Formats: sequence, structure tokens, C-alpha cells
Amino acid sequence: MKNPTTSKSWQRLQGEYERIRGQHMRDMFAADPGRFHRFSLRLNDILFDFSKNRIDGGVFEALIELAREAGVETWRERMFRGEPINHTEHRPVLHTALRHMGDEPVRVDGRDVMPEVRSELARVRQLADAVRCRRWRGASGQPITDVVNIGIGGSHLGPQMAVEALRPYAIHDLAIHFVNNIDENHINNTLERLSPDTTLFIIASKSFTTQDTMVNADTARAWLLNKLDDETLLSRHMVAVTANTRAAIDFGVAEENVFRMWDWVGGRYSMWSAIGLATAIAIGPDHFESMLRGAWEADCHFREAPLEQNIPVVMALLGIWYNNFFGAQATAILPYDQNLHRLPAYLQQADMESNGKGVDRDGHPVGYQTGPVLFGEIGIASQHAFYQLLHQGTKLVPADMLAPVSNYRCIARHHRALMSNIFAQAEALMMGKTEAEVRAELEAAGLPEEEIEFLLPYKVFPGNRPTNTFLFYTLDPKTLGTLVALYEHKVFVQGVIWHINSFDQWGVELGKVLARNILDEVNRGEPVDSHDASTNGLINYYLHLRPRRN
Ligand code: G6Q
Repeated sequence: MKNPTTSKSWQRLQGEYERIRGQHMRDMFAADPGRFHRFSLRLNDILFDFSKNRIDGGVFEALIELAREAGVETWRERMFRGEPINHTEHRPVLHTALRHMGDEPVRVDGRDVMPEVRSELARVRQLADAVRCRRWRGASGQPITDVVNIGIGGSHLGPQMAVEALRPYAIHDLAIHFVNNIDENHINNTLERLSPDTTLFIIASKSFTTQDTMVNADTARAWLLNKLDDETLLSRHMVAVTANTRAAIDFGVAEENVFRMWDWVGGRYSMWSAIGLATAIAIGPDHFESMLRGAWEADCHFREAPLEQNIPVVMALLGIWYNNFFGAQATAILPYDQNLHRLPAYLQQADMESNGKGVDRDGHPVGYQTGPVLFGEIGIASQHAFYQLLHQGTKLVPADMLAPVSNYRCIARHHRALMSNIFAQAEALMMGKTEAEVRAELEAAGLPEEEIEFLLPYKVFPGNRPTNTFLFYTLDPKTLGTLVALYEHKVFVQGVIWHINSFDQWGVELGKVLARNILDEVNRGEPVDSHDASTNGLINYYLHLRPRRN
């Protein structure tokens, strides 16, 4: 299927939309006591409740038909088998190989890549153990107390999210820091608290050419050499993860300290590779492997479960339902777990960089909506911030809520209150509050009739706002791995249905080139006239005002 909007199932869905758009979920729940059981799925201890969506059996059937008609099953196999489905870069898409725990080979151009994947993982294990057990010593013989991951985008967001999410599994005398911003404040603020004697840098860059990372890596190297005097001692304080080994060695990273990644792993899908070194050091290699195992279990589920019971497929279809039929422009990720506070940022890249595409697989502009704006924050904090718009705004924003049934330390007073909030919010978004309910409440509060009439319209909540809820026993490494992989596959399924390539990122590449060109002009320091008037004006104002040393 090419243009999905011309398919039979799309036409059918259009009809389903007309039929259901006026219906309220409140009534659907009232009419169908089995709705929760019908529209919820389980994977291990993860419960995926999607019953609070504007669907019924007819819609669900038509959505599944869409996935089938779009060839999701065939594309899924093509991905797992290593076909070059990233067609604009002529590459396979094999992040699934990084967590493959089966005995079968995974082939790229006929060659099984599993031996090298596993040998690199073994090297990650060795380094993580050595740092954690204090066998790895700095140049002055002291153990490492601080690890700084220098990387950006896909070489930053995954490890940072995972390290934060799995804090309870980390050892406490080893701090992990992340520097991604080329703004010197980021690296300076980080280094001012650290000592070169006890710091290990991970330079994480698939290309080893990204300006932000290379400028920060230069600063880190200078900071180390200022203390070490001897370049050979850098090997005690700097390792690299890259697909460009030569560039890392030329930069000064000892060859034995270079960890490999492969061009068949996209940056935003690379947290399972040696890019996850910071995660492995933080939580230990056993927990790191549990995370991989969790992702692998999600892969098996995605590959084997029938479409109707396939969590990422259903997640994807619901997203398409709102995006393409209800005209929703955004979607929200709302974790009710403080340690998941970087998950929305991580998923923002995974989703928006993958499916923020306006040209289809045949090079034609798409005539329909593709990836939504994905945003989010910790649910509890957001209730005091942007939930207002979710409840009463003019936009439909479908949301995913996620929470652990048990917290790591599980202080009942905190956790029960937390859980009450997630249940209450999802319920309120779905049910809303009718005029009659508001009136009864205000009357019970003893308000005068005139005030009741005045307040009524403001206090009515339309409801009918969709949410998915993920509940899982606890946020352990395996569960995190499963959850993240489910989202990865959701993005994949949507890309298949929208007939776009979810695995290239020409917009990111554009940014890299543009900034490089302007940097040359800024370095020359002469007034410029090579751009549009606004850009010329901004650059020239900056050149005029900047202090000499900048
Ligand atoms: C991810 C993107 C992008 C990339 C960064 C860093 O899929 O391609 O976010 O990860 O631009 O690139 P390097 O790892 O090559 O430095």
C-alpha cells in the first residue's frame, strides 16, 4: 500500500469516524461492561489499558484492517531480517540485533553480525565492571568517581533517560554526568565540580564529526591535559563510542578504548549498543543486560503476536486514528514516576525525528498528516501546568500515562497518593463533568443561584479525551527495556502505514551543515550579506556587539 488514504480500510475508517465522532466514551463504558477487558493487553507484568479511547469494536476492526492492508507484517519481517528498509541511506535497520538473545543469526549482506555485537557487549561489560569495581584507575592511580558522557541527540538522550530511570540500581559513589550542549556553560558547570584525576569521559558520537560533541570533547581533552601533561595518559580518562574508529583514534583516543557501533543502527535507536556505556557503568552490566532482555521480549511480542493483540501495533493505530481522522496535532507522554522524567524528551526524538517526514517512500510529498508533535513531562507536575488545556482546551491531545504499581522504596503515603492522581486524571479526562453534575456540586456547596448560573459554563468539563495507561509492577531495567522497545515499534508501524522512511533524518543533517557554514563567517568576523536580510541583520548585530574574546 502506498498512499494509505486511498486504501479500502482508510475509506472504511472515514465512515467509522463519522459514526463515532459524536459519541461519548462515558456512554460507551456505560453500555459495555466488558470494555476494559476487551481493550486492554498484557505483556509480562505490563498492562496496557487502551479502553479510554474513542473506539468500539467496529473501529478497532477497521484499524487492524488498515495495518494489514499497509503490509505491517511484511515490513516487520523485512526489518528483522536486515533488509535495507532505510532506503535513502541504503541501510538495514537492526537495533533489534543489539538485544537479540536468540540463537539464530542476524545477517547484514549475508554476514552474521551477532558475533561482533556480542563481543562489543562483552567489552562494555568489562569496562563497566572495571570502573565500578575500582580496578580502572586514573593516571594518578585513583579510582574513577565521575563519568562524563559527551554526546548529543541519539548519543545522549537514550543513556541519559536510562540512567535517570534506573537510579535505584546505580551505585552511589559513582556519578554519571551528561554534556550535550555546545554552550560552554554546560561543560564548564559540569567540570567545575570534578577532578581530572578521577574523571572518565565517554565521547559518544556515531559519526565522530558532530560539531557540538567535538567542541566539547576538545575542551575535555584540554582540561585533562592541563593536569596530565602527557598525552599517553589520556587513555586512562577517555574512551569513545563510534562507527568512525579512525576519527576517534586521530582525536587521541587509545585504540583499545574505542567501542564500535554500526551504520545499521540509527542514533536514536542506539541506547542498546555501546552508546549505552554510561548506563552500563551506572547500573552494572547485569542490569544493562536485563534492559536488553526486556527490549528483546518486546521484539518477540511485536514479531509474533497477532495484530489485534500486538501492543505496539495497537499503540500505532490509535495514534493514527487521532492524527489522521480526528485531526489531533499533538500527543502527550505523561509518566507518573519521577525517575522517568527524561522519557518524554527521549520519545520526542524517537517519534518526531523518525516520523516528522513530509515525503513518502517514493519521493512524493505526502498528502496527509504524518507524525504528531510529541511533548510531555512528569504527570504530577503537569497537572499543575498544562493539564488545563488537556481538560478544557480547544485541542484534542491524546495522552499516554505510565506508572509503576510499586515504587522502589515504596513509601505508601507517597505512592498511594501518586497512583490516585493517575487514576483520577485519566478518569476525569474521559468522563468530564456534565452541567447537571456541576450544578449539583455548586448547590451542595450552598452557592446562590445567580452565582451557580454564572459559574456553570466554566466548570463543565467536556471529557471524551483519550488516554492510554501503562501500569507495570516496578520500573526495573527489564521493564524499561520493554517499554522503550514498544514505543520504538509503535513508531515503526506508523511509518509503515504513512509510507515514509522512519529511519533517516535529513533535517538533522541540514542543521549540522548550516551551522558549519555560518561558523566560518562568524570566525572571519567581517559583516555579512550572503543571507536574507533578517539573518544578515542578526549576524551583523552579533558581530558588532560581541566582546573581542568571543
Ligand atoms: C539520531 C540522529 C541524531 C544524532 C546526533 C548525534 O538518530 O541522527 O540525533 O544521534 O546528531 O550524531 P553523532 O552520534 O554522529 O554525533
